[in-house]
Amino acid sequence: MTDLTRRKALILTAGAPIALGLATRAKAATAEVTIQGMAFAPATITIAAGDSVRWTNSDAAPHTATFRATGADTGRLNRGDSGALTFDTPGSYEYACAIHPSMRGQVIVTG
Ligand SMILES: [Cu+2]
Repeated sequence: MTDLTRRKALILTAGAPIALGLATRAKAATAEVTIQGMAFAPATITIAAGDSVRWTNSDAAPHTATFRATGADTGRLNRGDSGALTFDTPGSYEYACAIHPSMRGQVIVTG
C-alpha cells in the first residue's frame, strides 16, 4: 500500500459515519395539510419523529394551526400562505385555529 492509498482509505473510513448521518436526516419528510372550507384536510395526520407538517390555507379567511399545549403555532396564514412546524417528540398533538376555535386537527408523531 502506498502512502497515498493509505491516506485515501483513512479518509473514506472517517467519512462513513458522516454519510450515514446525512442519509438519516435526508429521510425527514414534510406532510401537507390543506386548510379549505373552514377545515383541516386531513384533520388527523400521522408522521415520524423529526418530520414536519406544512399547512397551506386555500380559504379566503385567515387561519392558524395553534397548539395550545406546546405553544407551537404557524401564526396567521392568509389565503395562499403556508406555515410548517417540525415535530421531534413522539406523541399526539391536538391543535385548533386560533381565529376559528371550532376548526380542530391532530398530529400524531410516531417514534
Ligand atoms: Cu380559521
